[in-house]
Amino acid sequence: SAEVPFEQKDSFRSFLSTLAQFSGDLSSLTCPSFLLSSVSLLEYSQYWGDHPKLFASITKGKTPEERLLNITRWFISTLYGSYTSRSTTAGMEKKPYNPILGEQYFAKWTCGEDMGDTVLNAEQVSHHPPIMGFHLENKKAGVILEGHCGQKSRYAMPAGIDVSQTGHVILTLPEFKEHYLITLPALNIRGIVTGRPFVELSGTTYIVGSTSLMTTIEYSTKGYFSGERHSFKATLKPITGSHAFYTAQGLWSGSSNFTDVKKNETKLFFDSNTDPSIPPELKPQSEMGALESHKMWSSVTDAINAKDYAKASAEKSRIEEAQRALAKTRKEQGQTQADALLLFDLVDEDNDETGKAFASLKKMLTDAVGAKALKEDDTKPHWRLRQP
Ligand code: 0T9
Repeated sequence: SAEVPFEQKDSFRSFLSTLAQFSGDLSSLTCPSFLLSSVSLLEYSQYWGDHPKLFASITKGKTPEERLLNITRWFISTLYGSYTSRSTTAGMEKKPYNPILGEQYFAKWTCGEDMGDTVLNAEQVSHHPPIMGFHLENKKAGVILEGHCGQKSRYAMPAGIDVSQTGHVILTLPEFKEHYLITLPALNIRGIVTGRPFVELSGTTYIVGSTSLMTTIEYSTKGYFSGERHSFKATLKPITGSHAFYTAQGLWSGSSNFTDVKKNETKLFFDSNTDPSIPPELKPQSEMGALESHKMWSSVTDAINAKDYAKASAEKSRIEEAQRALAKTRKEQGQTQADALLLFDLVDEDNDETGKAFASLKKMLTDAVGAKALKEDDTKPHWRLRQP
């Protein structure tokens, strides 16, 4: 294949034959060097903040229907960054670093007096299995997003790697006393045999509100709806009703429209071409702590950027071995993974406000659409950002 560098053809071929039998923890995959990314997976949590203005304007909705529409629009706006930005900018999906336990990532978007700041705190809350916890908040606008996610790969080649996400997201609007449960899409990594992996989304996800309204989003890889890849269709309706008040459709990676069903009006919903992702502000590396992603992995990143893959691999092994030693010591001292966290606390669903909201929204969702909407391990546990 034209995408695979000549000198890596052999290692790529053996990588493909390993993949043929692969199933399980993606973080353990060893990729040929042209498939190595120089960012940590923990940084992917910043895509939730890609559109700080849409995030902040959720609370500008005057009715529960308008707020659900705003939440759905903001959610759709995060998909481009999360699932196609790397293929678009770097030409292909690459394998990120597997974050170490307690690794941290901080980001901030300043949107001026009127909108306020959106702040992201993320921490690798589990290493086995890999799970990241994140908290995104705009205090001024009154929007809080709390969640965690992990990945499970179902079966592998030849079609691609099927990845399901574990975990969930809860959006809270304190001034309205509203909570929303957001489920995470399944993805398929395709294009591997040609040496140019990219992500497709499939299946259905939900946004369920304590307002008794919900959005159902269907993803299509084959273009059932529009004949194009990366299409989606969203339906906003009362949980128990069958009539939609809004619908939206188009490409989640590009442009989409929405229809106000009552008014029979169709308008632009979101367009990633004219409304691109806003990169966050980060501290200079010299001011970062040792556990922050950029600092933590800087020696590997420098080596990858210099195309010195032997050095990159040696540096990576050094970091991973230090981690294994640390994990062993912690275990001997009777510590759990959660004991090692500095930002997030492992909380009990029944004794946590957001946890309780989750339990009730989960019941509403499973009553409405069945247990398939949230898998078993999407329930407990929960991690919460420690408040000062
Ligand atoms: C949460 C997101 C997640 C993380 C990534 C599967 C994947 C790791 C998890 C689910 C974010 O909110 C959204 C986007 C993309 C997901 C990644 C795509 C991907 O390929 C990786 C996996 C681990 C690989 O890197 C496999 C190697 C690949 C290059 C194929 C050979």
